[in-house]
Amino acid sequence: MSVAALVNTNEWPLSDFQTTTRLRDIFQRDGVVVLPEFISREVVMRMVTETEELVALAHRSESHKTAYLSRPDDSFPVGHPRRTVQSSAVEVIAYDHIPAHHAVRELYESDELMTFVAGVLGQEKLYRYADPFGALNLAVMRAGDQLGWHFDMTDFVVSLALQPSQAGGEFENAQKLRTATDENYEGVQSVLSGDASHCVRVEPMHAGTLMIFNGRTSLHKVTPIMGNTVRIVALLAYDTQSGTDSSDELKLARYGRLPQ
Ligand SMILES: O=C(O)CCC(=O)C(=O)O
Repeated sequence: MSVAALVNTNEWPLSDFQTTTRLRDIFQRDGVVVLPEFISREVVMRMVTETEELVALAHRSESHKTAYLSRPDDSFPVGHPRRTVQSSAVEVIAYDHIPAHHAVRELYESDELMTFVAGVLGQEKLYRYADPFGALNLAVMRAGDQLGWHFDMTDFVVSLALQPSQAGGEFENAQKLRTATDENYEGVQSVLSGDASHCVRVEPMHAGTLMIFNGRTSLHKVTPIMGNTVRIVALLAYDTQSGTDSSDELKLARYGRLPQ
């Protein structure tokens, strides 16, 4: 299926210079850009049905780590973000379990989409992740699951919301809370302790919304899922370098296995 049949190109013309420039300006200003109705309702329904067929293959992981995705460091004082544990639970369907005909995989493997994302990020060229499990993930969250506050270890992530939960499952984001040279521990600590709601924004994640996000500098979380409808989000991984893979430690934690 061509990308034009998957993406709502009337609203989001992928090769339109003005659209890309406008989105790039927002991304540079906010570290996040949200594209509602990027995928039409019909195609989203197909993506959800095809994902539900794969749910039995999902690997469930639970973690208790700091917002830096590391173990708590007792050399910091009690209450410091480097010592404060966040709990997360999610089920992930890995790339190698997603068949070639799955509409989300067709979207991910489209060069037009990759060129568009590169343009929004202001990058000359992007590459798909070399990780045979992590290049494309379908993240499934059930009642009680959540992702605690964290910074990502990559510069950007592309997510596509497929199905919101009945309640909860909100993507909360404290934009650009740190830089490469300033950890801003005080600011991070006030978000972690719930004292900084003025700098936390809920990003709208209706089914079909694409989000391009710099999670290395923005602290973010997914609030606990409520109700019986599972929350489904596709995570599309690209990098500015070719051949980028995840460590064996990350693969074991997230997928429970290593490539044969
Ligand atoms: O599920 C989401 O909306 C965000 C996922 C996320 O924050 C992550 O994988 O780091």
